[in-house]
Amino acid sequence: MLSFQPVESDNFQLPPSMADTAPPIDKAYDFIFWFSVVFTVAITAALLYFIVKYKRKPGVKPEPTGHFMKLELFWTITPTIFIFFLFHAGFTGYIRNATAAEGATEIRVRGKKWSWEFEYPTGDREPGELTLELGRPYKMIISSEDVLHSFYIPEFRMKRDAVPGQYSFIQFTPTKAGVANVFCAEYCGTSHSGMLATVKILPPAEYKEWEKKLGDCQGGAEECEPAKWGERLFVKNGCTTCHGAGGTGEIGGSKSPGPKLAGLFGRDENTTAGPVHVDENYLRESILRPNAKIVAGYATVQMPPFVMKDKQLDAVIAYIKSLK
Ligand code: HEC
Ligand SMILES: [Cu+2]
Repeated sequence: MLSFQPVESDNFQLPPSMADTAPPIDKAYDFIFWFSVVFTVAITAALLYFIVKYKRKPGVKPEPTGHFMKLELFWTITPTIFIFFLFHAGFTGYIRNATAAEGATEIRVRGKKWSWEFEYPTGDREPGELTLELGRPYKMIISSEDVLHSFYIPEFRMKRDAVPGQYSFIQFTPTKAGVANVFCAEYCGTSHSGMLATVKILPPAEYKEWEKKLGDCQGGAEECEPAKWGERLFVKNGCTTCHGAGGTGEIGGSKSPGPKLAGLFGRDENTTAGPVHVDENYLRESILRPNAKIVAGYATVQMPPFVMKDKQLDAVIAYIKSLK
């Protein structure tokens, strides 16, 4: 199995830089930071000096100062030159990062309440985990299935809104193997803070190994036992953000947006379509077409429909059955 070490950052205040998009942004950031430090110190020092020097003194009558053209030109032109520098640093980085490399691999990114899903060129979908090959250029095609989200990878210094009804794009080439993080950077409701994913950047040989099992369970026999794999899929699909960890129906001591799933299998459920006996078929329908039968009392929150391979669905169902 692959193991990952946390990646050390070489910048004292920013997370590690793990894609080619990061260095130009860090350069602009560092320039602005040190520029501000130097001027804050210089202006504060001048201020203190003048406070002491021009303090009111007995017997001295203050006189109003006149116009000093040279000084005024100096403090107008100098900052203007610096602003051009700042603009140049920001704009060249922006243009560079807005251009996709020739032949970039396209990956679809879908945001929905409250998870991220990644679709590879093969058509395989992976929830909650984006796996990339080190050194390969990528283009992400980002969209939302419900409300406004924002796809943010701090290690790549990349953030783009996921807007319902349109695509947005980011492009990059990963430059360091390891794990990076995905956050949603646009408040999108109750479990916004749980809308997370990981990015795994693998060296080419390991990537090939991973690719062979794309859409399947990655891991040893024990980890891939249906209920165990189902548990991981339950987390990665963001089911926990609505049904609570372990399907307990609780998040942080309060009632979760979706109903409790523990103990659901085998009992009768009250739905808008009348009472149903909860079996495998009801669970399957609840995941693929959640609006077919709505649990009584839950008409105001919408569970989004999920698209899964049968194998993945079987695993999730096995996990829900195991919740007591
Ligand atoms: C955005 C919140 C949300 C997410 C994410 C979500 N659900 Fe739901 N789920 C709900 C709500 C609300 C209901 C009840 C209304 C309904 O039946 O559609 C529900 C109902 C269910 C039911 C039927 C429960 C019952 O008591 O009969 C099952 C099973 C279920 N969800 C499984 C899942 C699984 C598995 C996932 C992840 C793949 C998931 N849900 C993700 C909100 C969510
Ligand atoms: Cu969001």
